[in-house]
Amino acid sequence: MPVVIPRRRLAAALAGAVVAVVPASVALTAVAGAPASALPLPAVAPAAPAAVAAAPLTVSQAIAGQTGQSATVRGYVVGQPTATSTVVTSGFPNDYALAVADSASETSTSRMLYVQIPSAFRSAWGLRTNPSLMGRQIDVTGALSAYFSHPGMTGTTAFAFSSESGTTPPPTTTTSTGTPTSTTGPYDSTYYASAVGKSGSALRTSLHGIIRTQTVLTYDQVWTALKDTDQDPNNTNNVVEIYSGRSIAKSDNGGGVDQWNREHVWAKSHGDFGTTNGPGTDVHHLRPEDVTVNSDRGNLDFDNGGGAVAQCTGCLRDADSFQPRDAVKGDVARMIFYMAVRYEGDDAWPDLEPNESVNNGTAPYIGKLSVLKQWNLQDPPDAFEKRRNQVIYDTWQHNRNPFVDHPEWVTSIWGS
Ligand SMILES: [Ca+2]
Ligand SMILES: [Ca+2]
Repeated sequence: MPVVIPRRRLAAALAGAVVAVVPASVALTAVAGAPASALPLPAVAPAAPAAVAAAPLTVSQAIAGQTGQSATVRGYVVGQPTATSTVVTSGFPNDYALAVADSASETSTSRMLYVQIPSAFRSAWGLRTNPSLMGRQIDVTGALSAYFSHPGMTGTTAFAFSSESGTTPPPTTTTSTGTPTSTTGPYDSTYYASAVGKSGSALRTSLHGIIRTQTVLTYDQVWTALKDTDQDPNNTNNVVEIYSGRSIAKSDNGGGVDQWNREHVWAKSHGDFGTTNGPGTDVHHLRPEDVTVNSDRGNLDFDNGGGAVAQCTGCLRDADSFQPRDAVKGDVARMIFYMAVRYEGDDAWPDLEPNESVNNGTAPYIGKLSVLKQWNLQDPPDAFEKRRNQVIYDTWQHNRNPFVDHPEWVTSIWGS
């Protein structure tokens, strides 16, 4: 833990933490018998520092021990407190506070600890900026002291994913065995309320009704949107090209060699929808890509195999298909599944569908469904893909890709 605590405060923190983590019977004995400093030394003193360092408090221990002492607490991010008994799980108003709990599915505020986020940590740990933190297990260090007139932590000095301590991996939304488990997400009780609990065609129908309501961009607006949605997390002047993975200046967009342009992941000739306002301008499947690589992908269907692609490490292509690099295989699959459910032929546009073919030509189909399902499982949504979905929802189209929020819904709709 990269935190320097003055010696006197460290001693106080350790004393406070020991009382909280030892069995109740021992704590009672200490209180009844003598001040903690007078305990027989062999009982707790030699092992205490190591034990405390290795074992953060649970949230319930932190709620019970609002002593003002500094401690590290481990819990799951379950929302943002906005009032004493109000924790929001979507539409986060700012980056000022987190609610953590011992269970990722906790809904009772009485079992949550409200954690203050000082300004230096807000861009990395605030939910408005990082909604994908929902459900993640984290370790927070600070004073066990009321916040929003509720059990809390104030003056927080450290935040970390608990996986970094090597004890508990973060929760995953799918398994590599092809048997995705159902998950909960921050929009289940709001945006997806009418879909949650459904499966198969009923789920599909419900999701279509939800995501078809959107702001439709012009093809010119897509340039500006992509500079926002695909911004390089390590350089705000750049975007990341989807297939090549290269970071390139936002301003270097256009049709020239080594510039980036607007790649239609659902190739626009598959359904011949062009670039007028509609599927051809839907940024849920539009990505920055190097002009040459974009041209090499052309209108190929997706499948495994082929030869190397120039300027695109990890990509393969042959006469009838293209395979992107591993890190974006799931992204590609979920974009295709979004397009399939968003466009069902009940508006001015074709009914887009994935199928098992790699010779779809201009038909409104794209392959290869079995491979796309596998890619969805092997490459679950990461922070970049989740942020992208959020930015599209918050700023541009105001609709979401349900398969980024719930990759297991792919299996529910298209089977395993
Ligand atoms: Ca990915
Ligand atoms: Ca469709």
